[in-house]
Amino acid sequence: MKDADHRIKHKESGFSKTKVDFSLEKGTFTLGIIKPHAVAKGYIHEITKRIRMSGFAILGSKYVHLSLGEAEEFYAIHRGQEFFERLTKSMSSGALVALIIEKQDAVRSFRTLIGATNPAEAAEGTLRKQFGESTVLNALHGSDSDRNARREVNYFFTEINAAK
Ligand code: RTP
Ligand code: MG
Repeated sequence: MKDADHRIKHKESGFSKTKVDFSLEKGTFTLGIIKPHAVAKGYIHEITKRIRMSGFAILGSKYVHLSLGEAEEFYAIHRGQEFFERLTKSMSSGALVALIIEKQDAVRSFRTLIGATNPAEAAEGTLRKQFGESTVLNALHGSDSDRNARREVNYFFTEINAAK
């Protein structure tokens, strides 16, 4: 593949990928993460309930504690940003929950549900408004494109019979 950034290689993989036995169709899914600080606060149930009540299906979930190296790999696109160290340290500070989330127009719909990056600027009713503490500790991640949704799902899960 020419665009190497599309793929993530596990340089120091400390976890095995979870197998899912369905094929994901472009445009219908995204990758969400409940960040470690929100997991530590005990928000998993409340957040997943809000996601489902908002019309999304949760097709897969994985509880994993990333190493610092894995967090750096997952967020490689932000390497060089002033917040990179704070972000990767917080993402490797404890277990997170990775979610395969399904809905039509999943990427855009889920980003609307989670709200603006800075919880202080997020709209009322969004998950970051309710559960976020700061821009880095903003409770959730959501893929920003269909291409990155595929890449990020593949980071945590292996699709059996995946659509090519
Ligand atoms: P995400 O990727 O986590 O869904 O968030 P996003 O698209 O809204 O924001 P992005 O620009 O992709 O940034 C990724 C994560 O880095 C942290 N961040 N901190 N100025 C800052 O302190 C800053 N900017 C970004 C946030 O935790 C954000 O979710
Ligand atoms: Mg982003």
